[in-house]
Amino acid sequence: MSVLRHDWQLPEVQALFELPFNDLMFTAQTLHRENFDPNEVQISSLLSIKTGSCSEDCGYCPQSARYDSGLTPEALMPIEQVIAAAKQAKDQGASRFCMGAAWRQPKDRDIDRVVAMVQGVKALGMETCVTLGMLTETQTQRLKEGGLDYYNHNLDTSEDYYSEVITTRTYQDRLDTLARVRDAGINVCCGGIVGMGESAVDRANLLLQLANLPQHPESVPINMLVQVEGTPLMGTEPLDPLVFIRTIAVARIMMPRSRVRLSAGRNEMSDEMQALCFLAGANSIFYGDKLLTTDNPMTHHDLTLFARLGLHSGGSSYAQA
Ligand code: SAM
Ligand code: DTB
Ligand code: SF4
Repeated sequence: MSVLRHDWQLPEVQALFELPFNDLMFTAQTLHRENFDPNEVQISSLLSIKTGSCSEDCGYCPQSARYDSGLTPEALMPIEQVIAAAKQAKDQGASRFCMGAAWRQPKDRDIDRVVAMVQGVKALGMETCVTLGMLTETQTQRLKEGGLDYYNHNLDTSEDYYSEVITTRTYQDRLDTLARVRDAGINVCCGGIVGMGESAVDRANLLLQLANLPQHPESVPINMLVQVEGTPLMGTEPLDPLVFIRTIAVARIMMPRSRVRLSAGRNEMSDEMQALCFLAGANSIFYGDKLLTTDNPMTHHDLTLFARLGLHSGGSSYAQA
């Protein structure tokens, strides 16, 4: 069983990224097999429970009120509608339901409604995840007591590149929320976005930050930027697909027992590229025709891809040390 490290140094991470592709894939796949069923992929479905009109300026995000992405804002969704969407996701094969809200941070009264959603989704027998922005300690505690399984809060990129993308909250704000979630005993879902014009060092530093957290996040979503018209990052030079696959492989090596999720951007990826991501150690996806506001592959396409690759769904997180 591989040892979990939390003391990664930048040159080591860079050296992993620079390995010959076959060596990198072999190392990642070997660790993957030591820790997981290599043909099993965990399936999460997303729902935007509150859409658009967000006060933040995240340069990638169509939900910021500052950019004209043509999105129609929607208030917090009625609970029954959320439960109906979760039921549909479960019937389609999802094991986890992730609810996202376009907030900088929730108001205390929002938390009661989110807790009711969490309880309704759990009653269907699904794992629950929410992503609501920054949390206070009391809010985190209430989510824990409400039975929440996972909280998603991404670091997004390296600390150095962060201010190029977001100015309305700091990297430290994110680390503080992550620490509150961890301390409350909620599983952590934390990753980032690549393809935002960051450098190779930024990608290495993002993974280093994630792996050097006191405990590895149970879920690590690796998103490829979905370029949306009207957002500042629209028109960014696309990332070399092989570099994306390398990023997945290095994440697998550094966090060998975490679920590495091949997240946003699959709609723009070929089946062959996704197959290489699974070989590199990705073992979770977002499933369903929509991410939060943008398109995801159609479910029948994913089911066909799973059949072609001999993949099956299932699984949860490993206990972390
Ligand atoms: N508002 C909350 C927050 O920012 O923490 C929760 C929702 S926010 C949409 C969740 C995450 O989605 C972001 O942290 C970012 O990593 C990801 N995301 C948003 N827009 C994206 C895009 N265009 N491409 C890839 N990932 C994106
Ligand atoms: C994550 O890392 N990616 C998801 C989820 N966590 C919340 C969101 C992706 C959003 C892509 C753009 C959109 O659909 O709005
Ligand atoms: Fe708002 Fe979250 Fe989008 Fe940033 S990523 S603009 S905080 S919804």
